[in-house]
Amino acid sequence: MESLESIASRFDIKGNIISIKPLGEGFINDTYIVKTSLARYILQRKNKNVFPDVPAMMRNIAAVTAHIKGKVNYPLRETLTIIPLAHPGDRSFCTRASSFPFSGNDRSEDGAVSQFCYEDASGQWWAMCLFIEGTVTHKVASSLELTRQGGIGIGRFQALLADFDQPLAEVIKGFHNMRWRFEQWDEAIDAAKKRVELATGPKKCPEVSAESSNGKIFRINEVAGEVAFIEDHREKMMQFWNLVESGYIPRRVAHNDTKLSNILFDATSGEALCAIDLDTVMSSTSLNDVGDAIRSYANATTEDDPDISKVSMRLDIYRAWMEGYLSQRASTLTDSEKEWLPFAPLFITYEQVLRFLMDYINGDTYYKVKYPEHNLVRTRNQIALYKSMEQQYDAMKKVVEELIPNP
Ligand code: GN1
Ligand code: MG
Repeated sequence: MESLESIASRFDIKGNIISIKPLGEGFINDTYIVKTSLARYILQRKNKNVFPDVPAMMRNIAAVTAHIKGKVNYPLRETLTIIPLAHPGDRSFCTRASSFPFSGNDRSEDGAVSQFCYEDASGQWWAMCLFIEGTVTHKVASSLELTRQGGIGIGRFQALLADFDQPLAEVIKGFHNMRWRFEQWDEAIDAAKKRVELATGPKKCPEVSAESSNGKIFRINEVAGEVAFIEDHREKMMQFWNLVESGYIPRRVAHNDTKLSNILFDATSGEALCAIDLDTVMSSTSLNDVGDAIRSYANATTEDDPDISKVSMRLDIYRAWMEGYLSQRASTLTDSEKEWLPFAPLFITYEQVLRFLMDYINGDTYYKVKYPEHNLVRTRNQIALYKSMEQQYDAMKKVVEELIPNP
C-alpha cells in the first residue's frame, strides 16, 4: 500500500513534509492533516462507496470555489483552495469515464485535464486542500452567537453562489430526493424480508444464514416501530417533495451537509469565515441546507446519544441560526421558500431517520459504525428529534414570521 507521505507528495504542496496525522471523525471520508515546512494541508481519502465519481465531485468543488474566490476579499481564507496534482502526467490523471457535463476523456471545456484528485494503485481516490490557518471549528453549538454565525456562514455560502450557473454533477444520486429515497427504502425492506425468508423458511439457503450475517438479517424484525414511523409520515413528505418536483420550490446550488463542524470560524473574531466539506455541493433546495443545519445544531444532545430523554429541539438555537441565515438570504428567498422554511428541519430529520434505519436494516453498508446498534441508536435519536420539532412547529413558524417582516 502506498504510504500517506507518498500520496501527499503527488499533490502540488509547498515545503518538505514534517508530519501526517489523522483529523476529525467524519462518518464518510478519512481525513489527515499534512504539515510541511511551509504550510498545512488537508488530505482526504474520499469514500468511493459513497462517491462513485470522485473526479466529477472534485470538478464541482473546483468550480464552486473558483466562483466564490472571484467575489470575496480574501480568496485564500473565504473558501477552500483545492491543491492540484504536482505531476498530472502520471497515472494519477482522473481517467475514469466521467459524468455530465464533462466529456468522457475528462477534459473540461477549455481543454485542461482534470487534476484535482489522485487514484492510488488500490483504486482509492485522494484529494487535497489548503488548511486555513487561524481558524477553529466547533462540534457543539455552545452559544447563541456561535449558532448565529453558523447561520451567516450558510446564508453567505448560498448567497455567493446565487448566480453560479454552471451545471453541477449529481455526486450522490438522489441525495435529498425523497422519491428516490422511498424507492431505495422499498427495495431495502423487500430485500430484508426475503433474506429472513431464505434463512428461516422451508427452502433454507446456506449462504443466507443467521451465522453468515452475524444475525444482521433479523434486524428487520426488531424495528417494526421505526418502520411504522417512516410509513406514517410518507405521504406528508411526498407532498412537500412534489412542490420541489413541480418547481414551486426552486432548486439551487446547495451545500447539503450544513452541520456546525462544516463551518470554519475566524479564531480571533469568532466570525464565520467559510463553509467547508464541499463534497456534497449539488443542485438541491436551499431549504435542505436550512433543515440539515437545524437538525444538527438544535438537538440538545449528540445525534447518536442513546439516551433519547436528552433529545429535543432547542428553540433558542433554532431562532439564532435562522436569524443569522436570514440576515444573508431573506431578501433573495422566494415566497414559496419562506412559506416552507419551518418545515425544512422536519423534512431533513425525517430523511435522516430513513437513511440511518435503512442502513441498519441493510447491515451497515453506508455509515461508519462503532458498535452493532449504532445506526439503530441514531435512528431512535432522530425520531425523538423529529417529534420534538413537530411539537414546536407553531413556535418555529412564529420565529420565521418575526424574522421576515411582511413587506
Ligand atoms: C454524513 O460524514 P459526514 O459527517 O460529513 C452524511 C450526511 C449526514 C451525516 C449524518 C455524504 O456526513 O448526509 O447528514 O453523515 N454525508 C453523506 O451525521 O452521506
Ligand atoms: Mg460531509
